[in-house]
Amino acid sequence: MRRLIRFLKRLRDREDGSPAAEFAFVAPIMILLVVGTIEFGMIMFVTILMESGLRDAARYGITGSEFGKMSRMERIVEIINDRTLGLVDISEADIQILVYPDFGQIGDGEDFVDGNGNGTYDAGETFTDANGNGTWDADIGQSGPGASGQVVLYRIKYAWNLLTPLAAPLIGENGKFTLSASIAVRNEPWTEGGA
Ligand SMILES: [Ca+2]
Ligand SMILES: [Ca+2]
Repeated sequence: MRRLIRFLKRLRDREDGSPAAEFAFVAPIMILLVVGTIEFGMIMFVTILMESGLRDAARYGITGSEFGKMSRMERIVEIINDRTLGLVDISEADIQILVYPDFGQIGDGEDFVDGNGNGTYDAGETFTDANGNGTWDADIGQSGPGASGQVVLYRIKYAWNLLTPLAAPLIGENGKFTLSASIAVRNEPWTEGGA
């Protein structure tokens, strides 16, 4: 950035050369700066929308209340959809609502005995099948909005379509930039079937 400013100053201070030629030289840089600003502005804006969507969804989720005929999960997704103002295609977004025994165990895998000492789980090593699904899981989070008093992680990932092909080679992958947000909360205590 500093180099760019120095370069622009040098152009300004030059006395030879026609203004039109100089403009032709500087214009692409200016366009790239403006486009970059807009792209980053949108990335930040949508990320903030996703964060506030998760916050509102979690605020609903912790109460344990039902919403009409919808399941709690459906209502949670609907809140995220509403709060992102149509900028996030919910059917394409990776939304995960996961229940953990405690905040400290968020993202933890199932316990295992590292037989060959390589620090990771390998097929055949002994493990504690905490969720009883017969296989070792790298993440013990169980999908769902959780019961009374449980810790729940709300997580969303979304491959945002960059607005122009100009910024894509710099920050994107196939014209997309992955946005993500997450929040962890503990459900309020409630009486099942009551509230
Ligand atoms: Ca191992
Ligand atoms: Ca398992």
